[in-house]
Amino acid sequence: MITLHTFGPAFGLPDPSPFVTKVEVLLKMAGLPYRTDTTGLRGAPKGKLPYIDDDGERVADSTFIRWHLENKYRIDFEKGLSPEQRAIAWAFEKMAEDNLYWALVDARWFDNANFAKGPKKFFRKIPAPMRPFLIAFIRRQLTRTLNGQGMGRHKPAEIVALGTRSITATAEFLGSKPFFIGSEPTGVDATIFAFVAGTLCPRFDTPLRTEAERHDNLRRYVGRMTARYYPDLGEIAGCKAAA
Ligand SMILES: N[C@@H](CCC(=O)N[C@@H](CS)C(=O)NCC(=O)O)C(=O)O
Repeated sequence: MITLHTFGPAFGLPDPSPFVTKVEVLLKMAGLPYRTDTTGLRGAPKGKLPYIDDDGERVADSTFIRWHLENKYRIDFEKGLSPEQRAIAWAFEKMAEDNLYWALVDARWFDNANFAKGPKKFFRKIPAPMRPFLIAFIRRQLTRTLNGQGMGRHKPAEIVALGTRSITATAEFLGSKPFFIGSEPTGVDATIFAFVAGTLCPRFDTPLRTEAERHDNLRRYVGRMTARYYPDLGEIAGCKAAA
């Protein structure tokens, strides 16, 4: 049995981490049985979630988890796609994961109102006297990470401009298709769904969310993916499950 190490549902999302949601959707797409465990961050092989434990084999990072599932269980998440479509899928995935993601992190962690409504809640189990110090420490670390990655060196409006461009590109490429590449979901949909839902999340007031909300096709897409993979939730990020 596969164990998926997660943060656990939060903010009306299956998980606050789009990378965790991506892997959960891939497991659902593959039809593989799995359980989730929310206690794994401390022992994470790469210090991040998600990772899986597959019968004693630990695999960290959503992309390597996907490749593991493909190799071990002979799953082709891109069945029927041409090499050109596979290349486009990879490029959009990495745009979301390596660019849009950091704009979302900035919006959730460094806008004080969003922080108070969101990530601050991760610290609620920390004893009250220690809490402000730990929060300040983690935010300082994240500032360094954002600077190292590069996004954190931009002005707030520049970060928004970059994130907005990614949202617009995603909406424009999706167009009127039911799923990202065509009429049926493929691996890239796990990623695009996770990031679009995270952007649309009503808990956070961000210009990125405003941009995503301008695109009705993105909202309908999240509703379609919710209907397929999270029917029990009824809605995700304010998008009702609908085929
Ligand atoms: N490249 C990784 C990224 C995973 C990632 O960034 N996870 C974040 C949450 S979204 C995390 O676990 N952060 C915890 C930490 O850095 O302490 C993947 O694809 O799985």
